[in-house]
Amino acid sequence: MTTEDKLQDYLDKAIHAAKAAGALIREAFYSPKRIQTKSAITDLVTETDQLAEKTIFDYLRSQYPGHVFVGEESVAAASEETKKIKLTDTETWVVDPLDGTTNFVHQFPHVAVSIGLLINKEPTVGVVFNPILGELFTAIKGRGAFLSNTLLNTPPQKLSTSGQNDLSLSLVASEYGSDRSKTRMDIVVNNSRVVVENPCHGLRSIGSAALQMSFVSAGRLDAYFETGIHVWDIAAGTVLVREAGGYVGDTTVNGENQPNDLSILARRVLCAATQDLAVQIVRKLTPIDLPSD
Ligand code: LIP
Repeated sequence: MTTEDKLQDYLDKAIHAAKAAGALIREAFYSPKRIQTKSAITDLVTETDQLAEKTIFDYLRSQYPGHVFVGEESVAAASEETKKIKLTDTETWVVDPLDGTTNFVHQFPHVAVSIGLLINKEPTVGVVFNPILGELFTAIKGRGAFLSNTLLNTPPQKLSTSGQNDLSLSLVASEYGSDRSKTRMDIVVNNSRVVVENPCHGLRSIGSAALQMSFVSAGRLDAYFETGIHVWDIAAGTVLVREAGGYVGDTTVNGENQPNDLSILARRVLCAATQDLAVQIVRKLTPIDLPSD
């Protein structure tokens, strides 16, 4: 198989897995749920998250037994010693089976299956699927980002970001995250405040990192930033935003007052329609220190 064919095969199988998990999410969406908490009472998990992850991993493992698999729910179930992620150059599938669990619990329809593939540690294939709205975002590195709708049967449409480079004209998204300690909340709330005060057109919290990145790739949002997310929240979205011509980096600045490069395990992300817009945002943000994934 040529490299091109191989990448297409990875994407096709990721779409297959996302649709299988999406069917479970759709089926359970309007039903009562058994809800458990993880790191905090604001960090939720349901049996659908776990079943969706098992469905995705069982399928992808059967197709690619030599690959590595990292999933939100498997990491949550691991012991403290084995929780830390050590990336290698082997093909690594990074999966959030149900991004937006809180939305799922509240029947707020912004939920997604997020499947990213890292090759040589580089986000290379991305699939984000909202099974409630039928929106399927896909991308392969170097080959563009696309959106189709599985419920409306629309063919893949090539995506590009809004191209916005002026914060005062931007619609931005950010989130509070599940750690509500006062020290962290003071910084998180202030980081939102300085962006709104700039001003910008508006600030949104949609509740799914993967969808917010997908929305930046589709030009619906101009930027999104968050501290406290995990690698499974952003692996697929990173490919989407970059392939739609956008910028993905860190929420901290380097010596030249530019955003640092994305460090995928660092639990920080800032993506924007353009690098200029990311620069305007990052210069306003106060960094938050967190242990990496
Ligand atoms: C959630 C994110 C959300 C973020 C939360 C959490 P989950 O993922 O996508 O945007 O604010 O901290 O990580 O837990 O619903 O898969």
